[in-house]
Amino acid sequence: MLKIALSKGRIFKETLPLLEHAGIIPLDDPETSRKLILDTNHDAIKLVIIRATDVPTYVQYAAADMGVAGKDVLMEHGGDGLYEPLDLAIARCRLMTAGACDFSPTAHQKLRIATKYVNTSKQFFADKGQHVEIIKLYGSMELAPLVGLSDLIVDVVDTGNTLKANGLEPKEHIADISSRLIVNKASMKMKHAQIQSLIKKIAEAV
Ligand code: PRT
Ligand code: MG
Repeated sequence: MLKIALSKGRIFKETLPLLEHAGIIPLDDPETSRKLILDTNHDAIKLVIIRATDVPTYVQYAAADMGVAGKDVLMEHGGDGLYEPLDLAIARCRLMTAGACDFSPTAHQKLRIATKYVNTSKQFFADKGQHVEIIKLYGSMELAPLVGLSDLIVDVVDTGNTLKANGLEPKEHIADISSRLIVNKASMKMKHAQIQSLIKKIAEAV
């Protein structure tokens, strides 16, 4: 049995053609089905549908042999127990700091940063020698500066339309993001031939 962890939405949609090139076709649509384990046209290959931020955890603990996760999620999770053999070049965006268009920090002000990327943000500001207070949020980060919860946010930005619609602008670039294929380290050993051939076919499609 080979289990592949995917999240609904953009990652599922953009991974589908890559899996199809490798001859794997899901028999259910996660957007309409309530099933969390989807059968495919191969009896021995299942798709496990979970939240995007949970994908590295499932793969790390071998609850899934492999998965697809954004580099933003992987940076925040850390690489324990995982290989990252392939950049799938899908779900591209940028991890940025952002804030109100008229916001400029005064020297030595301790900034408040609202984000779901706590570890990555700590590292980013520490590397710049900047003392900040990080406030953990789980979503709608754009709201935080509008209501005085934080000075800045750290979030992924694609078109920038969401920031703009809320009177915010991107400030500092932290990292370019795309989704990566990840593989459990033990699975890579135990199911080497099957996983390598799958990686090869997916790499062709990329
Ligand atoms: O949505 P949910 O809370 O269930 O989970 P999630 O947000 O972690 O998952 P999902 O499916 O939304 O995102 C999965 C992955 O897609 C992320 O981990 C990123 O690697 C990648 N990705 C690419 C994005 C975006 N583009 C993106 N635009 N993830 C989120 N967004 C958000 C962005 O933060 C903004 O709030 O979409 C909104 C619109 O973006 P703009 O800039 O185009 O307006
Ligand atoms: Mg989302």
